[in-house]
Amino acid sequence: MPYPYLAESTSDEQTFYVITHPKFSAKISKFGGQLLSFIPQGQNDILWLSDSAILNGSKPIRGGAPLCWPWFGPAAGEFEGEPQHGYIRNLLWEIKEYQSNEQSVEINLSPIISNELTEKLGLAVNVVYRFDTSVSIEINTSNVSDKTKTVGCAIHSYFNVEDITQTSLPELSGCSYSDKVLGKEQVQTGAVTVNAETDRVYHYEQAKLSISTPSRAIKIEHQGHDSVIVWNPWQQTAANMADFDNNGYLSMLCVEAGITKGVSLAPRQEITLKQRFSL
Ligand code: TA6
Repeated sequence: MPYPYLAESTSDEQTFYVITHPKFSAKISKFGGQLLSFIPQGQNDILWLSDSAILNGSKPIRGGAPLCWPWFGPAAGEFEGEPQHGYIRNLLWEIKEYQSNEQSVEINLSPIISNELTEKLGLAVNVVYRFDTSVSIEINTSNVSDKTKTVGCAIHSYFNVEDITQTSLPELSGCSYSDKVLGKEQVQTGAVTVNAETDRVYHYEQAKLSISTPSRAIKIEHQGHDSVIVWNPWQQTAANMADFDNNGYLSMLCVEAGITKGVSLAPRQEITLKQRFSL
């Protein structure tokens, strides 16, 4: 069915949904169901995508806003050995609902997930994108089993920051965090700046934060999260990743909405994790 403002493009046998609207343009990958680009009219892309991202469906896409579910980080416990950041970055997705007008576009997508996996997890997921001059990304999880289930997730957004050496996150000042590089708990002094490998889970439950860059501020709002994750692999770790272009670390910063501690869902209970950003 043709959708207003939306065209499909194909490369490497993969499908991408390209939305060209008077207020913005955006691109969503069918593989991973993830947003790859969001450009408010007249602006530069708010998201960063690695120049060497692998887009042929053989691994999760390095950039845009990958969706991590039903856990964040390495799999543990009964799921040990399963993919880092869960399953849905590696699945194909399909459009379930689409609404648009001259002001906005809303798309609801679901992963094409086997009955076997749904049964094993006892959880169902969908994502809703709402676009205007901002974009909101919503991961909705429901417990479809008759037992209590635990879920974690993240919206792992890679932001285009032009120059990481002149980028900061002022609102996280004073916030405690787990430093995964140093392996210890710390407290943030002043705005977050990045000049080395940074992999931190900030225990920040407030809604608003912002990324200050030389030419613009990216406004971010979170809902349903227990943490904000800040990641930049820096030069050496990026060089060890085949899909991370060599100088890419200088112009990106991941600022992620996360449920990193896992949350218990009673049968039929639903939860939403949301990230919204704009200039
Ligand atoms: O969100 C930060 C993080 O969990 C880091 O520890 C880092 O490994 C990153 O995600 C990327 O993970 P990926 O599986 O996409 O290589």
